[in-house]
Amino acid sequence: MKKIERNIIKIEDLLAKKEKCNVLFFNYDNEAFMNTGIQESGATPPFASTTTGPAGEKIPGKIGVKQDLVIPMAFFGGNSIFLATVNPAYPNDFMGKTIEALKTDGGSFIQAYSDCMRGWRHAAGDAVKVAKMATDSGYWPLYTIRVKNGLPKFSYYRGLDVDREIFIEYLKSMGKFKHLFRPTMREKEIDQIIYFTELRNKRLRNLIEVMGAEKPSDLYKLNQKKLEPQTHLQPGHGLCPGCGAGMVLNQLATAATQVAGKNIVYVNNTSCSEVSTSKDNVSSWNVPWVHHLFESGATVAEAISVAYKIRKTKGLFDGDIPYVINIGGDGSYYDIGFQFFKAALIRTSSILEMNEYLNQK
Ligand SMILES: Cc1ncc(C[n+]2csc(CCOP(=O)(O)OP(=O)(O)O)c2C)c(N)n1
Ligand SMILES: [Mg+2]
Repeated sequence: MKKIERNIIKIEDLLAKKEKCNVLFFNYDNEAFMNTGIQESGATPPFASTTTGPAGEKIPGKIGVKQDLVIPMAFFGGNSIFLATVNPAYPNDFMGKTIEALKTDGGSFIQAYSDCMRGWRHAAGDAVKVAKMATDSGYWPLYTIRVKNGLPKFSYYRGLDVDREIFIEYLKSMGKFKHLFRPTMREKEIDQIIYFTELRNKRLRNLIEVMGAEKPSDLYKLNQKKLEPQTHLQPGHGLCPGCGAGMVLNQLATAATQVAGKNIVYVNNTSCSEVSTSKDNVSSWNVPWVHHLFESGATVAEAISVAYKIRKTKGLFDGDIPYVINIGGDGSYYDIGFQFFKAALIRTSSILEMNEYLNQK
């Protein structure tokens, strides 16, 4: 690869931008249907043990790859989209990307690594260590795709190289992969997980080579001490201790607070993040928050954004159009709600320019 010149992105510059996304679709990926008892999803990695694909003597957990949800979204015909992966173990990159996503015209989609101590079986105190290893091993690369005028440009922050040593340590750190190491070491399966990861990263590298941004290595300059504390989510939710979704929601809300203040609506698909922030009919949210189904959350988020714009064009609303974020787990984004999320992302990235009620800024 040619020598890389870093693309330095300053948060002040992002916050000064006039662009505004219609909906940020936000998937926190804990790699199974956790809320209902750790069932396998399209996001579950190969050979992970779940309650519907438990590791036994013959079948060592999930037989199938971890599907790719982010890259294909660049090729469904959307016009203006911001796409990225994030990991709460890298908060500057996480919050920088979230701010840029909200400050991009069209649709945005972010996929967050979200560890689950309960379903993955590791100590609650290891959450950050596990999350950091995910990216450092090459398992969870951090990259970005900016689609402008229909043309995707790829870039990355880190995690493109597979480090075999960290990778094996990563697998060993979780009970869901315990059967790969005990009673005997299953080298074939371990090699296969690494092989599929390398294959995926090679594809990503190729896309960066062929369709890379002018400066394909991004670095967000963000001073965490200068950020406003988040005002969206109250402390005291019902998530497990050390839950990755807790870190994810906190960083998401912190980034969103910088951009939107309190002018925001969240739509939360059925999931751990939803039940744990709406226990006993008391919501943990200080801003408008809607619970909707797997199949409808993305469409409802889009409808809220579109309805505000139509009302504004017709002179029925004279306030600032709110930001809208749709939060969902991997069960809803990869599987049960996939077609609705995909359609809503592509519509929010293209339809507004085509609709006379919506294309007036
Ligand atoms: C159509 C439909 N099928 C099944 C369910 C039951 N259900 C509720 S939450 C959930 C699991 C959600 O998994 P995911 O989206 O990954 O979120 P997580 O709980 O892991 O945070 C399921 C299967 C449902 N609500 N709707
Ligand atoms: Mg899940």
